[in-house]
Amino acid sequence: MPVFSLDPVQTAWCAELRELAVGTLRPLAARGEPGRVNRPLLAALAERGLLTRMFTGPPGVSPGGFPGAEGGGFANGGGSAVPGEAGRALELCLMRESLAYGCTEAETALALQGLGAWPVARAGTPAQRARWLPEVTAGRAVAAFALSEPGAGSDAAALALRAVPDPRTGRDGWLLTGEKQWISNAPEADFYTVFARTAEGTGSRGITAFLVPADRPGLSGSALEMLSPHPVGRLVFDGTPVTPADVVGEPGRGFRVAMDTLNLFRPSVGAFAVGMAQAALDATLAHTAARTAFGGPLKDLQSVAHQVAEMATRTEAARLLVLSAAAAYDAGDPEVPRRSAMAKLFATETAQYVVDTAVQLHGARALRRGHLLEHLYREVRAPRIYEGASEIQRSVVAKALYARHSADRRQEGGT
Ligand code: COS
Repeated sequence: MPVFSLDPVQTAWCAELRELAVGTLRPLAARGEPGRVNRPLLAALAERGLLTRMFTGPPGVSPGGFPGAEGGGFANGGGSAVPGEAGRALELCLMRESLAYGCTEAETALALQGLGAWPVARAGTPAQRARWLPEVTAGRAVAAFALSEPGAGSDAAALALRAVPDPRTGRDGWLLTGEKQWISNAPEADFYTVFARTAEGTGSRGITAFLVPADRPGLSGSALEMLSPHPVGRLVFDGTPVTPADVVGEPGRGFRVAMDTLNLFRPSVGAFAVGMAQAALDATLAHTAARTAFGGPLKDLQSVAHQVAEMATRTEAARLLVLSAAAAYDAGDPEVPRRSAMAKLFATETAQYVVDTAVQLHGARALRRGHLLEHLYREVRAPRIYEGASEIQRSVVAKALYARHSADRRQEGGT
C-alpha cells in the first residue's frame, strides 16, 4: 500500500467542502428540527452533486463503472459497484471528514443516504436502482439501513425479523414480521434496506436483504428520542408483503450485503470522527492562544501545550489510518474487513478523547448550550457504538489477525 498523501485537487476540494459546510450548510442545519429529516439540507447536498458523487466516485475516473457514472447511468442499472474501483472509499472519507468539520448534521444526512442506498447501488436489480437511486441522489427520497433489532445489535447474525412464504403467492413472495430498532432516518425514510431471516437455524447464512418502500402495508414506525440531531426510530413489520423483485442481492446472502456495506462505511465513520476531532483541535488552538491565565496565554503552560500536541498527533494518526483503509478498499485489498475495523475503532476512540480534552481545556464555556464543543461532545459519542461498537471492531481485527497467523503457519508447514 502506498504511503498516503492527498493531491492538490483533493486538498482544494476538501477546503471547498469545509467552506460550504460552514457557510451554507450550517445555517440550513440550524433551521432544521432536531430528530427530523432535514429535507432542505438534503436538497442542498444534492444541488452540489455531493449525493451523486458518493455513488459515482471522483469525476472522470469511473467511466461506466458505477451507477450514474458517465456511460453507466441509473436507468440501465450501470455497472456494479465493487471494491477496487475509482477511489470511491477515499472520496467518501474526504467528503465526510470535510463536511463534519463544518456541519455534522450535513455530514450525517449525506452518510445515511449512502448507508441506506449503497446495498441497492451495489447489489440491487436494475429496476431497483433505476427507481430509487436518482431520487436518493436528488435528495428527494430518504434511505435507511435496517439491520439492528431489539435482540440483535452487535450480534447481527442473530436477527429474528422473519420472512415467511406468503400463503397468497406461494413461493413467489414473503411476509415480513418482526421489529427493527435504532434505525437512523426511521420512521421518516422513503425506503428501507431490511435484513430478514428467510431460513431458520442457519445463522448468518439464512438472511436475505429486501428493499421495502415505506408505504408497504403492515409497516409502521415510531421515533425514538436519542442523543442525536437526526431521526432514529423503531420499525414494526406486521405481515408486510415482499416479492422476489424486492430482494437485494441473492436470497440467503443478505448478511454479505450488510457486511460489504459496513466494510465501505466503517472507515468513513472514522472520517466523520476525524472531522470532529480536527474541529475540536482548531477551536482549542484558538482558545489556548488567546486566553490568558496565571499571567500569560494558556499555550505557554507546558501542561496545556503538551495536551494540544497529543490531540494533534492522535488526530493525524487517525486520519492516516482512515485514508489508508479507504485506499485499501479502493485497491480491492483482501484485508479490507480488518483495515476498516481498525480505522473506525481508532478514529472514533481518538475523536472522543480529543473532544473531551478540548472541553477540559476550554473550561465551563465549552459546556454552554450552543457552543461548538457542547455540540461535538454530544455528536462524538454515538459513532463508538453504531456500525459496530468498538468492542466488535476489536473482535474483527483479532479474528483476522489469528486467521492470517494460522494461514501463515499452514503455509510454512506445507513448504
Ligand atoms: N466482510 C465480509 N464478510 C464478512 C465480514 C466482513 N466484514 N464479516 C463477516 N463476514 C462473513 C464471514 O466471512 C462469514 O461468511 P461465510 O458464511 O461465507 O463463511 C459470515 O459473514 C459470518 O461471519 P462470522 O462467523 O464471523 O459472523 P459472526 O456472527 O461471528 O460475527 C460480526 C459477525 C460480529 C462481525 C457481525 O455480526 C458484526 O459486524 N456485528 C456488528 C453489526 C453492526 O455493525 N451493526 C450496526 C448496524 S448499522 S448502525
